[in-house]
Amino acid sequence: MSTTTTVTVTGMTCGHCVASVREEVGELAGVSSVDVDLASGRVDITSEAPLDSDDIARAVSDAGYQVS
Ligand SMILES: [Cu+2]
Repeated sequence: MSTTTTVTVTGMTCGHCVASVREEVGELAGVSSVDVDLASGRVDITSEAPLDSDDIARAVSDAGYQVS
């Protein structure tokens, strides 16, 4: 049973930004997929278990962006 967590990320401007967010968030334990919509900043994260929002925020921050 997987769960999807949606967050909005600000500061992404191009495909490189998208790739950075996808990579960092994808490294969180249990994450199986990360879908990023550049235009809206919407990030859908699929994982085996519910994710801690602080962990997501930290991963996004590590990539150089912010969860709004
Ligand atoms: Cu970019």
